[in-house]
Amino acid sequence: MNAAFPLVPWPTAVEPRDGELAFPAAHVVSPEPLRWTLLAAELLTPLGVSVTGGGPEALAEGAPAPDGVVVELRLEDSADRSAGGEAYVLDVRDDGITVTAPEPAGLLHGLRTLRQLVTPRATVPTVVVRDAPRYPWRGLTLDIARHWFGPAVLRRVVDLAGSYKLRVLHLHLTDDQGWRLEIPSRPGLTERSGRTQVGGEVPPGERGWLTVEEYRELQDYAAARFVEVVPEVDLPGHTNAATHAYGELRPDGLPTPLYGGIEVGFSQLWADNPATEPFVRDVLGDVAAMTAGRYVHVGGDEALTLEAGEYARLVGLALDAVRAAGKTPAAWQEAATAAVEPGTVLQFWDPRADAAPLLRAAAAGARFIMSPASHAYCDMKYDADHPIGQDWMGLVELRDAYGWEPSTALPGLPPEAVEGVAAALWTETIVTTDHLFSMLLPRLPALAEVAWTPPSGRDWASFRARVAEHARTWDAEGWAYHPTRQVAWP
Ligand code: TNX
Repeated sequence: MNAAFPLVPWPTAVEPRDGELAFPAAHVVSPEPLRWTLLAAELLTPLGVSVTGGGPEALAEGAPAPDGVVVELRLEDSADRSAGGEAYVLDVRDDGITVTAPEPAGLLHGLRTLRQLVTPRATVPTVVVRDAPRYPWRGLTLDIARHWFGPAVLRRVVDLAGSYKLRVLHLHLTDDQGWRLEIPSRPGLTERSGRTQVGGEVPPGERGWLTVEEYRELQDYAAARFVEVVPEVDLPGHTNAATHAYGELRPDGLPTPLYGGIEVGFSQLWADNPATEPFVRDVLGDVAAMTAGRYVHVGGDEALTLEAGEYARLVGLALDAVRAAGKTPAAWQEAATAAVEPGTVLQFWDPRADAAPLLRAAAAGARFIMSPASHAYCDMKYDADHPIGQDWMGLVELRDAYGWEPSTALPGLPPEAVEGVAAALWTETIVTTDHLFSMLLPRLPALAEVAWTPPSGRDWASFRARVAEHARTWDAEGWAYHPTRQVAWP
């Protein structure tokens, strides 16, 4: 690693050309000038690079030289189509910059890499970067149920995740403390459980949940940045917000009281209650209908009051409801004990649990997202003195977030069963936007590199030097970060 290339995640190949290009201004040439000029401006203007753009006519013989370095974005059929079209080549020469990719997602990855090369002196080193990701599912799981974070914060989270080339924002939308997405068939969910959160109510002036319209807008915003939103409705445990809103879900028909604490595992649905199946099918059907992406996550974690058979029936119902609504189901690892069909996505989080059901599910064709709490949980404290966060899985310093291997994190799992890696941020103790960002930074970049770069390209000494350079961008974006002592910040 050369200090001139503070790239995270580290690319497949970096071929320096030993020059430097002044880069105070960029002129983006692309087939869709409006779209790409805006995206490039979003990435580059916080770093002081001014951006204009236009169509390919700027490159024609005799055309007036544009103001600024030409950044040409080129979709090329001949380019590397492996890695789901996410591959790209970034070529920085003395006389201009080219990004080539088979699909638009690769073009944006190339622009994100370019942004990481901009120095404080508004120059970029000349270089060729060739790159493609290891895993397709590179995600962030974010809990907005324990504490509510609204559309404006969620857009900034999309920006952050996108800047490290993540493709999935998985939103944990429901839990004991609150319900965060309007459900047309069950309006009481948000009417009665939408404003509550850990410790009481969402701040005055905040609604506390996403309307159907806001959810659509958020997905559109994310999709424009090639991030897919995966909604999670957690059941059959973590359901107190539902049983508070609809008492009919309980055997006694009485709504449960609101819950503002941070215990887990006490709430449930009942398989034999006649209200349960229509509720599960209506809610998951509505969520599937509102969701543009391919997946709906049904939770399934920590249903500690349910005996195994009833648990498996309820999770089986949820998985079936998602498939019936035309989506691919995802669930937490506990769901492996229910009937899992090929392609079902299981999210591994608890390394202490019995691996046998997970290995059986893998043999039955389940795909795995690796989020081991000991490495990927960004709600764990960085160190014992950290003022926020939990420590039930121990401490997760930056080096812990970086130093693990997804293909061996669950012993016995065939490496081909791994679909990707997700960081997770649970928000029991996360109240402010600065809390949220400082738990993700700098750990999210570490996890993004674990998801993108194969082991041969990963190196702790190199990573800690590269990530240090990113603090300038985080400051420019207003993203709070934790200045861990494991990094020599500039
Ligand atoms: C376990 S991880 C949970 C969450 C908590 C988290 C706190 C998982 C699938 N369930 O409900 O928020 O621990 O760290």
